[in-house]
Amino acid sequence: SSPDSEGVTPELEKAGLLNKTKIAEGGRKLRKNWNPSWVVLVGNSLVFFKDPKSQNPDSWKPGNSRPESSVDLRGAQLQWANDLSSRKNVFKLRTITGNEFLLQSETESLIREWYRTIQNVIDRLDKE
Ligand code: I3P
Repeated sequence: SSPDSEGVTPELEKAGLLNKTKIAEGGRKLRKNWNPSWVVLVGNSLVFFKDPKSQNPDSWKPGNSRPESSVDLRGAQLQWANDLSSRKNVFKLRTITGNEFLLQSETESLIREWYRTIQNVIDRLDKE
């Protein structure tokens, strides 16, 4: 990490384009609405951008593109969820606050890599 005006800049772990839909908010089921999302894993958070201009490695930095939303991975749970969609290569992310998202890619290797990387962050936070 390098210092910045906010204090310390968290480490960028991963960024890329996935399909996303939120399926629950605070435990309450929502109607699916799949959309492409630029997803950035930085520090303890998964950050979602819908603006195509956000698709660069610096988009998450303070003062750059504004995220659509952001998920705290502390206490979050991941599971493969091919039973929750007609789409292939889908996993579910559930936050500690009961928000649920499905993330999907047409490319199996890519979604597996995202699953593994997010799970590593969740495991690291569990040990803290
Ligand atoms: C939903 C839409 C979603 C689909 C969902 C449908 O219909 O087709 O894409 O999810 O299936 O209900 P609508 O647009 O009328 O809301 P998947 O693409 O993930 O299969 P579901 O109800 O079985 O979740």
